[in-house]
This record gives sequence, structure tokens and C-alpha cells, in this order.
Amino acid sequence: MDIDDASGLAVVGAKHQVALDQYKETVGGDRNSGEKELERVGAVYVYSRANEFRDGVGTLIRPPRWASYEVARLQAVDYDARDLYGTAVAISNYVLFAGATGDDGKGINGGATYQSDIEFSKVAFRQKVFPYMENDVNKRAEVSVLRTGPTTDVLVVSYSTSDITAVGVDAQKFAACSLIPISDRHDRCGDYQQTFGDLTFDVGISAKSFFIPIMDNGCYEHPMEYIRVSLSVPGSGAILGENFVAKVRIDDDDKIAEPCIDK
Ligand SMILES: [Ca+2]
Ligand SMILES: [Ca+2]
Ligand SMILES: [Ca+2]
Repeated sequence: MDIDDASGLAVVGAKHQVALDQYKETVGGDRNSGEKELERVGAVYVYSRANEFRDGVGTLIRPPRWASYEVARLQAVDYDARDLYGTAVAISNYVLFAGATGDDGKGINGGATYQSDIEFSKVAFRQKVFPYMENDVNKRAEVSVLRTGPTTDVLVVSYSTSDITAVGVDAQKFAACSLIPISDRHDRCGDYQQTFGDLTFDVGISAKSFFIPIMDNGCYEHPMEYIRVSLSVPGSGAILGENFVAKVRIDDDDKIAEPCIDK
């Protein structure tokens, strides 16, 4: 393992880990290998320190502390069985170096070194739940993402929505439904528009938002419906932890109306 004091990050190599896909399911072994899982692929776990907090006159309010679970789990982008990614790890500021002694790219067990930018580990949703009314005046939910590390480089993360109990519709359907009077929309128009894209933190910017269009209707629904929002880092091979998932709650405003039905 290695710790970088400046960035407040620790990295721990776990070279015997099996491969996991983005849903944290194990990846099947190579055909004809007789192995159920892709074995000893290796992984690196990233932990983030919550910095100490002092008041205006320098009195310590809260000492620094390490979270007990990781902020991200990294795998080699081109992982394979017995590569042993994470055999050796080193971190300098936000750059991670990880050795994979079993990599076969340049001959059997020739080994490889991977360099990764792990600055994304300092990004998190502003809150765990973003509550909005179905009839919000702006007709959309604002989801705010914070960058807690330095802002001297541009940083890009991707975001996406998925259903928990709320039902998403695509942009085309949402636009068509928006032309129907609110009282006639009912269930077929869903609860929100499926939304995805990239958030770019320009230099000096520590907060960015994305917006999810909300569908209003005139019928009664379960008072609270939830959308999952999640962040990812394209091409990083990273499975991100709790900081990168949040919920948007949509509250119904039609308490005395008829229940929604699909019509
Ligand atoms: Ca709704
Ligand atoms: Ca309504
Ligand atoms: Ca409603």
C-alpha cells in the first residue's frame, strides 16, 4: 500500500482479486480454462481521508479521519486472468502507479505498469437525497456534484439516471407528453426524463450541476418516488463507491386527485 499526504489518498493493492464488472458481479473465466471466475486479475482499492476541520481561530473541530470503506476499486483496463494487477502500488498526488507482474503483453509474465489519474476520487454528490415536488416551478431537478480536491486541472465525470421506484421515459416521449395537458398525462408519461452526459469541472470550479426534467401530471401517485443518479469515469476501469451514488426524490402534489392509471 501507499499513502499520499498531499492528496489525502491511500491505495491498497489486492493482487489476488477476481475480476468484477461494473455491476460488481464476477467476470466468468476464459472459455476452456475450466475456471468459473477470472482469477487473480488483481485490483487496487482507493481510500480517501476526510481532512481535519478547524474554526476561524485555528481550534481543531474535527481531526482528520479515514473512511472505513473504499471510494473506488480499480482494475487494469485490459485485465486478464493471473495478471496480478496491484502487486506493487505507488501514489504521488493524484497519479497512481500499479504493477502487474503477471501481465503477458510482452511475453509470458513479462509484467506491466499502469498509470492512472485518480483525481475523480475527490468528487461526490452534494447530498444523499435531492427532494423535488412533481410540480416544481422549474420543471426539473437540479443535482449538484462537488469537487473537494484542488481545482487546478480540468476534471470530467459522467452521470446517468436509472429507475428505483420512479419511471423514466426517453427525451422523445417526454417532449411528446409535455404537449398533453397535465390533467391528461397519467402514468404513460412516466415520472422523469432519462438523463445522462458528462460534467466538466473547469479550472477553479468546485461545484457543477446537471438537471433531470420532471413530469407533472394531475393524478395521485405514491407520495415519494425515487430516481437513482450515479457518476462514472469512462475508460478508468473503476468501480466507484458510495460517494458516487445518490437519489432524487419526487413528491406527488395531487393528494386529493384520482390515482394514476395507465391510459
Ligand atoms: Ca410522478
Ligand atoms: Ca401534479
Ligand atoms: Ca401526480
